[in-house]
Amino acid sequence: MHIWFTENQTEDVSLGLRIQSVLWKETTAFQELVVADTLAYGRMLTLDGAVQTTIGDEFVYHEMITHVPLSLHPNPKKVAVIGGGDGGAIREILKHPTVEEAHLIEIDDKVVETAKRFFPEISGSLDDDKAFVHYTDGIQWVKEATNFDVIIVDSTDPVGPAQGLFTPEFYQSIYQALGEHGIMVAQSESPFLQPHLIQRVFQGVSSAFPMTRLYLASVPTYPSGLWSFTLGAKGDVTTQIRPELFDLATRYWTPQIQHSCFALPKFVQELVR
Ligand code: AG3
Repeated sequence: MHIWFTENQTEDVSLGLRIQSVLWKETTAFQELVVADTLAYGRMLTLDGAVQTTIGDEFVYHEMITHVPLSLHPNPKKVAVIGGGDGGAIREILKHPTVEEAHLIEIDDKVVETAKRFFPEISGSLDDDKAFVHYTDGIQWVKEATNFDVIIVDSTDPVGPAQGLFTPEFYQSIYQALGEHGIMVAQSESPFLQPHLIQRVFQGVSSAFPMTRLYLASVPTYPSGLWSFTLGAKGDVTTQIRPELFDLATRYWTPQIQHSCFALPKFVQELVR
């Protein structure tokens, strides 16, 4: 059987994955949600036709969006994820022994429901005592939040429900919601296919935070496979990795990658200069 899923990543580029079966399809109040089993990467979740997560490569994205900012903070206790309804970022946050509360702010409860049903290995930590799920708009939520140590923006692409998560005003509100050594990170798409978006996010975060850095990781099912994350910090960050982090149970992140992911190819450096 040759059934193919195709994501049209841009007008000129698409990704094709051979599908074994489609398990779920639903139009929620916000987006179209599909779960399918792919041959190459295992089970996959898509929203509005865009790959959000696959069992085969989700660890890269979830570890990198989480362990990089949490390692730079001296003592992360209170952490929030905006978006990220599959729960993968929460799973990684809860691996940190200092963390007391991990809040998930997801606009679409159907994403969480579907993740719990079809992706237990990703969503399982949402039932942890330290995990708190809020079904609300992240833009409003962040305006009232205070004293967070790390805020992670695990959004979809900047079209549809996530548009407001890519604005300087939103980064300003995140700044206000963070405590003294606060750090934010946002997924910021691909340097090959969305260079202007990286520039926009970098400028937006720089307008709110005194320190802004871009880092990269390889996520094969996302457009071009090379993915970026933009980090903003309120103050100086620790570059020495705390001893307890040397034994984090990870498959991509290592203490060496913590340092090397900030080393940017020249064409990417030029984007954020
Ligand atoms: N959020 C980032 C998905 C962006 C992928 N874009 C695309 N396929 N066009 C992923 C959510 C995982 N928790």
